[in-house]
Order: sequence, then C-alpha cells, then structure tokens
Amino acid sequence: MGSSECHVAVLAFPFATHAAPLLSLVEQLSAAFPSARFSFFNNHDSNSGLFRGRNPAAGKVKAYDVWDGTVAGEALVTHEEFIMAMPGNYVKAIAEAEAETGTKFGCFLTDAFLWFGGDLAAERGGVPWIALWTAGACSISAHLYTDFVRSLAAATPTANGKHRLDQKLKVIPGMSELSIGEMPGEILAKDLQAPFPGMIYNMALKLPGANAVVLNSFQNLEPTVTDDLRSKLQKVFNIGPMILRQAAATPKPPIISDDHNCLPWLDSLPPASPPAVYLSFGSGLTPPPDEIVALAEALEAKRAPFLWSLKPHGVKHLPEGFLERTKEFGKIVPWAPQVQVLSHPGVGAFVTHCGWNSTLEAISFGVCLICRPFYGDQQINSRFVESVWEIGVKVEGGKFTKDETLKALNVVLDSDRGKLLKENVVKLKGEAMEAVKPNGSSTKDFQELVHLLNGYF
Ligand code: U2F
Repeated sequence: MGSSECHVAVLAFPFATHAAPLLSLVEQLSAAFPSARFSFFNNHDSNSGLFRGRNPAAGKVKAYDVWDGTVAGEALVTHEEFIMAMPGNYVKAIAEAEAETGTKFGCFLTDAFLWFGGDLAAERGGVPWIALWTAGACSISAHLYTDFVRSLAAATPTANGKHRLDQKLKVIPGMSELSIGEMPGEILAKDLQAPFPGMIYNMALKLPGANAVVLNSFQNLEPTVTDDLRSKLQKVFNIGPMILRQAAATPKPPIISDDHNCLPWLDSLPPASPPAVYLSFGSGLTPPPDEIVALAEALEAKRAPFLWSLKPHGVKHLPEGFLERTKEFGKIVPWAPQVQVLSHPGVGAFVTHCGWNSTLEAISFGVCLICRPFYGDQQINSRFVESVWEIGVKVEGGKFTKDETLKALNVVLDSDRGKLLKENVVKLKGEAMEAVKPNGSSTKDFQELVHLLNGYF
C-alpha cells in the first residue's frame, strides 16, 4: 500500500503509559505502509526507554529528542515544565528534522494531548492530523463536554456555596451513571489556563479539527458514548484492545521479561489454591503509606495468594514482619509482566488504580477489578467497571482501609455477586476477542484508518 514514500511526524507525550501505545500504532501503520518513514518526537528519557534494544518497525522509525523544558543538565521535576515548553520544543525539533531530510512532513500522528498537531498539519498545506487518545471513549467524551459540565457544576451551588458534585450527568449520552465529581480534575479546574488543564482544554477545543481520532477501545465496550463521539469528531477509529490485535497479528509471541519470576511463582501455586490477587497501580503511582498498610493488613487477613507490583519506596511502608508472615502465599516485586500475569489462569482479582491500559488488559483476559482511582480518567473508568459493565467494585469510601479492602476482596472472590461480575467480565473478554478477529469491529476500524491514510500516503 502507499505508492510514494510518506514521512510521518509522530508526536508523543512522554509521561505515564502514553508513548508506548503510540509507538505500537506506528508499528501497525508501518506494516500497512511499508514505504512510509516515521520520525518519533518525544523527550530523551521516554525515547531511551522505548527504543532501548529495539528496532521498531524494522528501522522505519527514527527517534528525535525534544527539549524537556529544563535548564541543561537538570532533571525534569514536573510535567508542567514540559508542558510549558510546548509547542516550541516540538516545533524546533520538527524543523530540524525537516532540514535534515530536505522534505516536509506529509502527516502528523500525535498523542491527542498535543492539541497543536492540527496547526502544524495546516502549516504544511493541510496534511492530515491523526490523534491517538490513549484512554477510553468515556473519558475523551467527558473532555469534549468540559464547558457543559462546568456550567452544570456552577449552576447548582448548595447552601454552603459548594458545587453539588453528586449530580449525575444524565443528559450526556452513555454517561448517566457518572456524577460531576467523578469527572477528571482538569475539567473542574479553577484555572483552565494552568499548564495541565490548559493542555487538556485546548485538546477538547481542537480535536474536532483532527482528520481522525484513534481510540484503544472497542465498539461494544462503550457503544453509546462512542456513537456520540462519532457525531462530534470527523472520524473515530476504535482499534483496540491493541494488545489483543497485536497478539492476533503476530504469530510469534513476544519475549517476556520476567526478571522477578512472577510467572513461575503463579505456576507454582497448588491447583487447589484459591485464586490469586494481583495488585498494581500503573506506571508511576504508589498509594500513600497509610493505604499501603491497610492493603497489607487486608491481604494478610484474607490469606489468598497475592502478587503485588510495588516499588521499593512503597515496600518500606509495609507493616513490620509482613513480608515474613506472608512469605508462604505472597510475593512483592517492583515490576511484573502484567499482561502475562493477568492472562494467567491462577489470577482471580486485580486491585488497580483503573488506568485505561490496566482496565482494558483486565477485560482482555477476563479478570475482575477492585478499583481505587486516583486522578484523571481513573474515576470514570472505575465507575464504568462498577456500574456500567459490572465487572468489579470500587473500594468504598474512595481509599484503602483494611475493612473496605477486605470487603471488596470477599465480594469479588467469594460471593454470588463475584460470580456475576466474573460472568460479565468473561463475556466482555469474548466481545474484545471478537472485535480483533478479521471481521471484527476493531479490525475493520483499523482498515478504515489505513484506507483514509491511503489517500494521503
Ligand atoms: C496513565 O496510566 P498509567 O501508566 O499509570 O496506567 P495504565 O494505563 O494502567 O498503564 C500501565 C501499564 O503498565 C503496565 C501495565 C499497563 O500496560 O500492563 N505495567 C506492567 O507491565 N507491570 C507493572 O508492574 C505495572 C504496570 C494514567 F495514569 C491513566 O489514568 C491513563 O488512563 C493512562 C492512559 O492514558 O495513562
């Protein structure tokens, strides 16, 4: 496909699990357009991690570092520094890459956060701008309704002057279970011009100008929300779960790095053992010390096998003697091969912050969730898990306490409700697998994306 060689500028957002799914999309597009070249603009740290020991898309991707927003030699402290350097840092790196190759970019593929992708595309004669939203349809939809949600919150003050955050968003298609208070903090931010909320708000304003928005989700997971999105954006391509689509497309399974022997440990659990609990809070989060203690106490009381991905700075808050007392049934590692862990038949529950990738991975492998959302889209994802898909529970009270965590573990692992949640998640897993089959909705959406790009490449 693609008669002439197209040079695509790929603009990644370097934090959390943003750049990896974008690189995965690049690899999928490269397979469809073997003559296309991709320049991957990202910060130095993220590029080093992503490209270390790898040659994505058989050498068709070249990584370019963009300026971090810091004084030379200083480490980046906050995302804000990086955001404040945008878009100038990308613009400079792009101009240098164009000067190096002597050609202008013929397409912009960006993380949706990078709202200026459309402006850069317009400056090059209206080449396409394709944006990847790395989370669910439910959260991007929420952002597109920012002005509405803010006006609703402002119009309903309570007696003490505070906004009524428990009001449900009944009029937004597919969002009737969500309350205003569960919206991402950026939507309700006092100052929409502050760096992070400003970036997200600009994104909501600019995305309708994108030629296409690509989602790592699948049609049957969020049908009403997605249909509404399709009415607001030029094109929506729902091409996930990417991990399942990639697995379906790659006959050779990837090499799994399991430095801490999580998989042999799961294999070694006796066949009669109760299902194991897997705990992880994504790429960067560690629960606060009191919640680590509460989690540990609940796990010790439950005595189900557990595998906990916890960074060393979290381990130091575990109760004294906990590791020794639980060594027969528990394992703590700084990083686990999560996809393989969740696909292990011995795992019965996933305690999570409900980042989108974690949520989708749990669905893809049919594991029920126990949700403790922290920020961003995580509240929305958790609400969908508990009340829309009914595949897990939120921890009551919004944070881990020993009693509420134990209660959630008992519901998921040992109750009739738990059985129903399991049935529901297995059904959704089936739908996810259907979506990535040759005639499935995600496969078709990916083919349509390729068809759209074929007109430009
Ligand atoms: C941000 O999400 P996070 O990166 O914090 O969390 P996830 O979206 O759940 O992604 C975590 C990924 O890291 C992997 C795991 C996921 O693919 O399989 N992982 C692992 O392999 N081993 C471990 O021990 C721990 C994690 C943000 F915080 C979220 O709110 C957003 O939804 C998300 C996407 O935009 O980005």
